[in-house]
Amino acid sequence: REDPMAAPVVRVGIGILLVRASDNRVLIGQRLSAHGHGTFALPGGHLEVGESFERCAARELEEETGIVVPDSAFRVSSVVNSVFSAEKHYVTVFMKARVDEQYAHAQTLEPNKCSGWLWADWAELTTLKAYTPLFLPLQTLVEKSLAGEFLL
Ligand code: 8DG
Ligand code: MG
Ligand code: MG
Repeated sequence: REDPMAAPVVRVGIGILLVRASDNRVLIGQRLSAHGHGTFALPGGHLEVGESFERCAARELEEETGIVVPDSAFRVSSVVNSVFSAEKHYVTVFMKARVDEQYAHAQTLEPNKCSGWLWADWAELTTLKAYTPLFLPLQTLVEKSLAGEFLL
């Protein structure tokens, strides 16, 4: 899908902040894909041509975890710029949804891409360095949070 001869472009990634209402924990998983292998990341993926942010978030969440929530559950929460390398540049739009217990059973539907989902405490994620290394877009969001520029 990536033509090495083509001029590099900026891509749009959607990061999903799925917040469990009962305890404010967020869903994260360790990446097994080549891009960011071993890092902890939010569910998410590429925005497709013609797609809304909300539809992309709902679609990627279902593909990766089996959790089905309506598009209308998602709100734009934050945005970060991530220059991974000279050819790999993403703008990540974080889409947030707060969900009840009935929507909080995540399956590992892409075991080749994610080692498994877990519910992380945001304060622990940001302060205790319990989940390291973080995938760059999430790392940047954590830094914004510590700077008081993002509130979960
Ligand atoms: P897709 O190609 O099926 O659309 O996506 P995927 O198979 O789910 O791939 P992915 O690696 O999870 O996501 C695609 C890209 O989106 C990833 O290489 C980098 C970008 N991306 C961000 N921020 C985030 C994020 O917070 N979480 C995830 N999962 N991907 C992100 O820029
Ligand atoms: Mg995906
Ligand atoms: Mg993904």
